[in-house]
Amino acid sequence: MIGYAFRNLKKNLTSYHGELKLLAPVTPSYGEDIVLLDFDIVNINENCVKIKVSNPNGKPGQSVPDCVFQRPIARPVKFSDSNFDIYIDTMNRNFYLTRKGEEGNPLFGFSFASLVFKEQYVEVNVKVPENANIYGFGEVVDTFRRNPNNTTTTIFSRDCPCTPKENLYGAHPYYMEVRNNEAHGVLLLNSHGLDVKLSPENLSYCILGGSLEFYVFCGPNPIDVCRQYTSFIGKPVFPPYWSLGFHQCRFGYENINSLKQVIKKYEENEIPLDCLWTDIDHMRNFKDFTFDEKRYPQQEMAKFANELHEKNKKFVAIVDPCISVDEEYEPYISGSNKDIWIKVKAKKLVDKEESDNEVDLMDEDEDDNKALIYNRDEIVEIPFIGHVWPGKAVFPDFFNPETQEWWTGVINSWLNKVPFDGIWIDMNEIANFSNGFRYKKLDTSDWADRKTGLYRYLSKYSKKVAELFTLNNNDDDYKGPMPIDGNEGCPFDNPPYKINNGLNHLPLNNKTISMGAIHYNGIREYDVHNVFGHMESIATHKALTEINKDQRPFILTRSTFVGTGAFAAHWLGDNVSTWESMKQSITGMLNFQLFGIPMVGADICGFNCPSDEKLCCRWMQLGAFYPFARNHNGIRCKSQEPYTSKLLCDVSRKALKMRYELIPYWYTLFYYANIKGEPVIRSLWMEFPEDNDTLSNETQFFVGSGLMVTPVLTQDATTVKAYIPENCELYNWTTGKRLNSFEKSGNYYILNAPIDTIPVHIRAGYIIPTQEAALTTAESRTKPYTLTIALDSDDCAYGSIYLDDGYSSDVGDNYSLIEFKFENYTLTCMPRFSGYNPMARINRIRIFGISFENYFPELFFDNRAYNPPVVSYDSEEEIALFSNINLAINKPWSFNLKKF
Ligand code: MIG
Repeated sequence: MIGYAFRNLKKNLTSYHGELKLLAPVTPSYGEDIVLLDFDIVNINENCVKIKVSNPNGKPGQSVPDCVFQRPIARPVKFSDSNFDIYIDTMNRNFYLTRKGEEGNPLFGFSFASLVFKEQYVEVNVKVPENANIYGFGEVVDTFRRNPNNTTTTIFSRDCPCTPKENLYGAHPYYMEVRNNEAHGVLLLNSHGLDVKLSPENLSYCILGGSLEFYVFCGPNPIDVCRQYTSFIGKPVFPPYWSLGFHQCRFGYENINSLKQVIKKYEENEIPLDCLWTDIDHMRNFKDFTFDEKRYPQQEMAKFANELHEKNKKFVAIVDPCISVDEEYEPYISGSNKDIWIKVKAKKLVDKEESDNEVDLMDEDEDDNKALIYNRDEIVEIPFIGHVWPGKAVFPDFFNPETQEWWTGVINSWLNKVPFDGIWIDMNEIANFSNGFRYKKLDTSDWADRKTGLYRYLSKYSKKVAELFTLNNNDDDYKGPMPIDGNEGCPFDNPPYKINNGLNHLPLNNKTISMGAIHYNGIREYDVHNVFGHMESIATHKALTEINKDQRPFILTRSTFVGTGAFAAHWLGDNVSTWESMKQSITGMLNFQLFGIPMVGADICGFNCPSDEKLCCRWMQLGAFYPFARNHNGIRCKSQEPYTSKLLCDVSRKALKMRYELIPYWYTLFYYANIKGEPVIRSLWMEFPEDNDTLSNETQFFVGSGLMVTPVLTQDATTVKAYIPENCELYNWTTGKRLNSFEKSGNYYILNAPIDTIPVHIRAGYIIPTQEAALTTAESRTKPYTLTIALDSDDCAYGSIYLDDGYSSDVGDNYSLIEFKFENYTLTCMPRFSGYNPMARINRIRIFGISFENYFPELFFDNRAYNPPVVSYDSEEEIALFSNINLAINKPWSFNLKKF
């Protein structure tokens, strides 16, 4: 018999504990098997079960360290109180979980007869239904519902343009499965690289090491799964109000005048803008926290930041984790003094004269022809040196407790120079242009790796791509102690099992630091590669909180891990200006809702390659419904700001007007994301899991539960096919017209969508608050409110609004939470808490789907006849509009529509 068998299995009130003993290896490959393992099953709470298989003698980093992921304190429940039943079959050496009382329907489980558990390879096979509806597993560009026919998803953080199916920036070994109208979630908490192989009836995890630490979340509604998952990994951070406005960025703004020009053009064209960004262009030789004296002088940048603030606009700048090796550069000096860089073991350099016999010859020094020699026996730890934008660079080790103080310090002195409002942390996979340790100047013709990444993918779109990049490559070749595990051929970069890194089974150091690099306390990069961006997000969040404890930080990170949503927002990285890439952004955005990082968006109009006008129009419309809405462009690509053509300008202005009107609704959704862990954007199946036809939809989405968006995703189309889930009644958001069955063709509705229109619908049963749009959120916050009420078949609708100052990290009692209901022809405003008094009042009410059948309503306010406000009623479309009504939003009242 092969695999493992149970030993000493004990059950107590809330858990099982036992051991697994190796009978015989399942495979002779990939190294020695670990003979004895620990096995635990714990009811973490009534909705979550933990299953852990681990090596009792594992090294640090085997399990995800506490400083990376704070496991919440369990509230173990008795087996009888759990929503799961657990079955353990010691004879057949397997276990599985079901929903309570559903014996024949295992949700999760695996056999120990096929378990492989080695130092550098762990394989486990989870049984799934034949055509499982599985979502999640990232970060990768792929179909939303995963193809169950022998597909592999590799999870290993990597700096790579958004190539379909290739492992990208973040690592989320998490999936949600929908089965029989119900959903559950499964997290593998492990920071190693892995392949996830999906085939009919089987889901294989092939992992580069560590322990098997699974958490299963029972749902059964998809939104429940999201709540349960985020209460485990950390609920999403509450973004500042302004960050829900529109953002403009590009890589390659020439100088500060280009930035000023952008602001001017936005103003002239009356396009809303809350935040301007500056990419690495502003830096002196690409060094973090510096300003190029000629193009972006520090004094002028500071002045400009203040000017932006006077205009109620924000300014965000980029920070890369690579710290230039430059003896005159303060962050390098202070970091070196604190000794906080990621390290690598090296053979010490010794003088030839001093050395005995045990030396290695490394290099000839051309000048004096003296050999550089290394003592084999004397091993030292030196900073790991890579090559990024500034040339030779080291990387802060966020595992080192000393690093925080340094990071806060360098950020603080930078913000004292120019008062940026947020930080964009890029390149934190960690990106490195040399594969592993950097010895020599890069061969720049090849630095982006022709074979695998950028070139192969982008050459489809642009032949000149290779010429678009320049980087610092002037400093000398490295001459110092000789790294042992940072080199080519380092065993950690080439473990016996090869995950499908870069779709090509590339060595793990490809475009990143060596897996042989070491962190504080000897933790190997190999074991924690996937968490760097997450650690940097935590540290940056802490830094900004320390610097200004009163204000919510705003951080945008490229690399993410399980739990990053509690600290930062995410953008989907280097996409392409193509229709295909625009469409893929919807799945990307939906995946990150599952991962608990709801504040997400793609580069609007596309990053790499030039965007064309029509594409950009459609993308501005779609982007107006991204939680994080930023137009961002690649270096030397044609300008794509919304003012660059008349058509684009008109289309963008109209789409952004819709966005700015809806920001009170978005903000309320983020409040619920923050306190309950709910997704802000929802796929059709998240709202209608009982409708099987929603399961493969990846072109439409809901904002909250109340608004459905059907973007146009193909060139020249002026109509778009929409799937409307069963029992989902909708009204056009703009016109209030009911979606009628004559618009239906087969299962789909054909919606009108001329170039200036993105179809948006409000769902029957919902009340959505809006405010008049303005050119910044600071202004739109002060504008009158409208309530839009979409009646369901019982003539009812419900909604709410959350209000506060929009920026305080702790609002205390200074907030309002107001619920609205419409029942019996009466709209009731019910403040649940009314600590925050907005200036604005409700000015308009729109009611969709209301029939007055031959009578016109008399209006009563709190049961007293009300001076009739301006009313219009369209009896054919059943749309009523009340304007100039002037009601407080945070006082209790009711508004009745009564028969004469
Ligand atoms: O090596 O800072 O994804 O948004 O504009 C490329 C320059 C580095 C990658 C980011 C992109 C950003 C760019 N960065």
